[in-house]
Amino acid sequence: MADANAVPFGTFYVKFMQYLITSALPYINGIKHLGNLVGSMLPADVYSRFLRQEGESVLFICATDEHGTPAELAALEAGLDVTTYCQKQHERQAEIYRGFGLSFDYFGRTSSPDHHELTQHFYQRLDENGFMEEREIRQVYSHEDNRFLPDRYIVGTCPYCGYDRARGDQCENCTSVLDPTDLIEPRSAVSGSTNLEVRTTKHLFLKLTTLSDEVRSWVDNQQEWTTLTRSIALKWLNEGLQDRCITRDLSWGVPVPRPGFEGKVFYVWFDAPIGYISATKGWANQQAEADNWKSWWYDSQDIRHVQFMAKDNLPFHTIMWPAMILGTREPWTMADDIKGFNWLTYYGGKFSTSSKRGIFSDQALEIVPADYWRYALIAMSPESADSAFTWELFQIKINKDLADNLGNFVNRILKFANSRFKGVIPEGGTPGEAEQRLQESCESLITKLSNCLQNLEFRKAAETLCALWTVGNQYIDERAPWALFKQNKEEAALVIRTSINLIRLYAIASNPFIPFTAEKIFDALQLSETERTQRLTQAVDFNALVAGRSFAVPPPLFRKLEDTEIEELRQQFGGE
Ligand code: B3M
Ligand code: ZN
Repeated sequence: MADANAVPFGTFYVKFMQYLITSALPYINGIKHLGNLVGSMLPADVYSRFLRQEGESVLFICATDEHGTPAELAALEAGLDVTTYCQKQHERQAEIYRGFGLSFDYFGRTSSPDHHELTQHFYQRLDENGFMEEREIRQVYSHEDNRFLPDRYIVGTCPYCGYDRARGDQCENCTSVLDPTDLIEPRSAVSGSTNLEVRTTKHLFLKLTTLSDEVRSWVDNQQEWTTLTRSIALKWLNEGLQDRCITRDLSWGVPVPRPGFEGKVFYVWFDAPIGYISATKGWANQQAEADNWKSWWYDSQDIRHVQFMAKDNLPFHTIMWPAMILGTREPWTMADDIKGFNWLTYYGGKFSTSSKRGIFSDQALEIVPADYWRYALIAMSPESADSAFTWELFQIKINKDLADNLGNFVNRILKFANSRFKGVIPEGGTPGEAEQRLQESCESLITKLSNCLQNLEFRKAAETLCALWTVGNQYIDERAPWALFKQNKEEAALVIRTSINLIRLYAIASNPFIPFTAEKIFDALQLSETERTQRLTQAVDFNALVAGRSFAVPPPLFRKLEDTEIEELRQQFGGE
């Protein structure tokens, strides 16, 4: 029996999956650095674009994670109320991500009413099912601020190194982990007041100890996780899960709907993952059917849910979020695969906002266009280990791979074809052995590229794409159409026609990685909408663009980065 999601294909029924892709939700405060982009949003975008091109149904969701102490502190520092601050920062981040070509179907906000409602729903279900427990804990109260202060809202002198602005959770100077009571002369980070008192206050704990066995068996059932994802999940499980405090004494956040909890909100990591669902609701609100979000998230069939994130987010996504879902006893969609990334470092060290080290996403786009970053960052993906960004490596990726290997090929061929064959694809010649070999190489590389993307191996995918660009250069080195033109015009026509078709293949294969450039090539080749949306796996076809079709010569696709410029960038951004 055929079902509604199946379509006839010959005598078989092919079942189509729906891909639900999420990228970790960036915190609202501050502009994200490139390390942030490379470990979540960018690969999620490449994957989403690839799947859409393959004709799959894709929903790519992200949002700003707006709650928590850092958001409150940042608003305070900016001299804005937190609502205004978040509104501004959300728009700013959204604009930067558009600039990078991130093709979210929806970029939501965890401060939305839908999000509040869903978070409270999760809490209620977990409470009804016995997974919430009230406990009393001791916390610092500030009389002047009229509130309890989270650890990091208390500053004072570090007992170990004497640094006078150490925070109650950690000393930034000597990295010692601290308790607020360790600080010498503690004061409030909000008002500076020293009128502080330790008081007893009630909080809610999520009983992860009780949910532990269920989480473990869910983790054991995951077939697709990489070693990184699995090892982090198992490390947490093997160390034994602890019940976790999920409420905070803050006013900014999702209120806790429970008597005696007035003035308290949920801990940011309790509400953040629910943002994937609430943002999907935000997306559905804009559709004809506002209930559409349910088919993705609730009791849904044939959904493949893939999550992308940096490794520090893995414990929350492999343990805490699944525990929350399991504890609701409701059929929420759980991840099929969780792709975690190691760190992208800046010359081996941390990207750091405070010491102005490394590159931030807004600055990046002022240096070179988005595609330069998209390609270089994917090629440097910290997949099997941390990887170091250096300006020198960036220069190689741009100059050798993009400018020489791809850009030069496209420009040389189209320029030559334009001057010798009057701007139309030339006729003549019969494909021979060289064309046969070219065809075979392209087919095998395209298969490899598609497999890499399906398996979420991004660095290898970028290498394969670059190898595909190399194949074209080898072909014209061998066939030398410029010399051939003088001896055998027919044969030269064949090489140029084949090369123009290769350029078409390059644009299709490169599209998920460098969509702005692919668009320029599509425009130059004057492709129709359908011709632009060819499936990668069916794209090797050197007769797709026939003789007689016209094309234009685009301006050079990439510019090279000079040594002097690299030196200046190193100076500006603090290289080693
Ligand atoms: N905002 C942490 C981060 O940006 C956090 C992720 C939430 S995903 C639900 O690294
Ligand atoms: Zn210290």
